[in-house]
Amino acid sequence: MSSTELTPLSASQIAAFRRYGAVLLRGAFAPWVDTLRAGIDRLMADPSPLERSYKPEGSAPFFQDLCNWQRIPEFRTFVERSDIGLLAAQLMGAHQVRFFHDHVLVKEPGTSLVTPWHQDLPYYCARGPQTVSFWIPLDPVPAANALECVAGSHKWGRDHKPMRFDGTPLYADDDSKPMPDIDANRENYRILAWDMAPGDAVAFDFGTIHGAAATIGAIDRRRVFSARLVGDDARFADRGGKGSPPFSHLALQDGDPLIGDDFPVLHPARA
Ligand SMILES: O=C(O)CCC(=O)C(=O)O
Repeated sequence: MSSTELTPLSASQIAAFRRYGAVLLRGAFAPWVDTLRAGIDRLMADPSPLERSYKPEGSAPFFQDLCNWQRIPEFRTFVERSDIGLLAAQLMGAHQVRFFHDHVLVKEPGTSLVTPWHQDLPYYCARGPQTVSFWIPLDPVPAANALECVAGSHKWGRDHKPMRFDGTPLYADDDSKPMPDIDANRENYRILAWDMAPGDAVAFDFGTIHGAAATIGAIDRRRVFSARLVGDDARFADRGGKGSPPFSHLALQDGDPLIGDDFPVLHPARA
C-alpha cells in the first residue's frame, strides 16, 4: 500500500512548506487510516512507559504516548511501507531521510485542553537543517480544532522558551525568549489551519510555532498520529536529560550524527 497519489509532490506544495513552514497534504495517508486507527486501539489498550496523558478534573482525557512504532505492528507497517520517507525527502530536499519518532495524541470528546503554542525543536533531542513532522488526523477535524501553524515562524531564527503543557518551564536556566501572546494578537500573524479529513496531513518544520484548540463541545474524538522525520546532517541534541523523546538508552553525545536502530533510514528506500 502506498500514498502514490501524492508523489511526486507539486512544486507549489514543496515551495509552501519551505516558505511557510507548514503545508496541507490532502489525502496523503488516506489508504493508511484503518491501519493507524487499529494501531491506536492497540496502543491505548496497552500504553507504553512513555505515556503522558493529561486527565484534568471535570474534563475528558488527552491521551499522549510516544515512540511505539517498534512495538505496535500497525505503526511499524506504516513507518516501513508508507511513502512518508519519500514525501519527507521531497519537502525537505533531502538526500537521506530518517524516522525520528511517532507521537499519538487523542483528545476525547469534551476535552477542555488546549495544546499551547510551541515549537518542537527546543524540546527535541535532535536538531538539523532539515526536519518535518506529519500531523495526521484519523477523524474529521474542522479548521477550528485542527493544528494551527504560524506561517513563516520556522524562519524567525530563534527558539522560544519551551514550557511544559501545564505552563511550567522545562529548563530552569533557560534564557530563551518567551513565546509571544499569539492568541491576544492573532491579527498580527498569518495562522494556517485547514478543515481536515481522516488521512490528510499537515507537514510542518520542527521550528514552526503551532498549537491546537480544545475540543470541548466542538467535535467528537480527535485521534492523531504524528510522525517526525529528519533529513541530511541531523544531530543528537543533549538537552540535559530533559529532551524529548527521553531516549535514556542511547549512547549518543551532543552533536553526534543521529543514527542507530531507533532512527531507520526511510529514504532512499531499501531495495
Ligand atoms: O495534536 C495536538 O494537539 C498538538 C500536536 C503537536 O503539537 C505536534 O504534533 O507536534
